[in-house]
Amino acid sequence: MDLTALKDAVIAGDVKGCTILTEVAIKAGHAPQKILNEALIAGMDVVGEKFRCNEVYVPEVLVAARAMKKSLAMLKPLLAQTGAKPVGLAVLGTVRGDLHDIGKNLVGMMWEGAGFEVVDLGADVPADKFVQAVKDTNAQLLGVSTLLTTTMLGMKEVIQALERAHVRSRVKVLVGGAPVTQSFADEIGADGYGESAAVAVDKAKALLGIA
Ligand code: B1M
Repeated sequence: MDLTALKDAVIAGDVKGCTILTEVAIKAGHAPQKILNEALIAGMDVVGEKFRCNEVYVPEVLVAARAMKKSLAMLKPLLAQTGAKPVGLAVLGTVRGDLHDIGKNLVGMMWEGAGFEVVDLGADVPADKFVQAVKDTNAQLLGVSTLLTTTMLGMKEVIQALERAHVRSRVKVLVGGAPVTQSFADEIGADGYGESAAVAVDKAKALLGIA
């Protein structure tokens, strides 16, 4: 069995297909890391590219990510047994005062699809909680999202809190969300800005030096 059908099921957001084909792939003896790389991540790469080119939109990405997550959940125990390492560890959240989490969730799913382990702190996250999570997990990447102009400065507070806790230099900070721009990211001292979830994957990899 080759893994193309599973990759296609991810792209199509076919949860049932993903469940069956992941089981078939495991039973056929494919290494879990291979299934992850050649079907799940490869499938999400295609979805990310289509999203970037406006060939698919948010609903299709969410559906594909949900299907990918179903397969990922089946692979996770096997990946743990083989000692396969994620490409990086990311902490992610929406700033304090902001309850919008759809775009942030999309970023998290796309990061997982690209092989990152993601610790999602949810929405309305105070700066100190971001700092604590970075310390606790030793994350290399911190993603901060906001949708409200009134909470944008909360991103600067997160960066200042990282500096106060002397952990700023050990984590790359990527910011995003509808009102955020590259110049705002530069102004608050973030390492990067992702204008969309697909771009957030490329930027995260570039910041961590992952090919
Ligand atoms: Co609210 N809301 N909302 N809302 N809401 C907006 C954002 C708004 C633009 C609507 C409007 O007025 N036209 C406006 C903000 C105006 C402003 O600040 N300039 C607004 C407002 C005012 C409010 C309230 C204040 C309304 C009120 O109560 N008076 C209130 C605030 C509550 C709070 O947060 N404290 C509020 C509440 C809500 C709901 C709870 C009802 C709901 C959120 C549900 C949820 O998220 N669970 C909601 C929604 C759904 C929206 C709109 C309609 C849609 C947002 C969304 O999910 N978009 C929005 C209007 C709009 O955008 N059309 C609006 C889809 C999502 C995929 O896009 O989040 O932009 P987005 O994410 C993109 C990119 O931005 C990027 O990638 C994603 C995909 O490519 N991205 C990142 C996002 N985070 C990233 C992080 C990265 C990188 C990229 O790196 C870490």
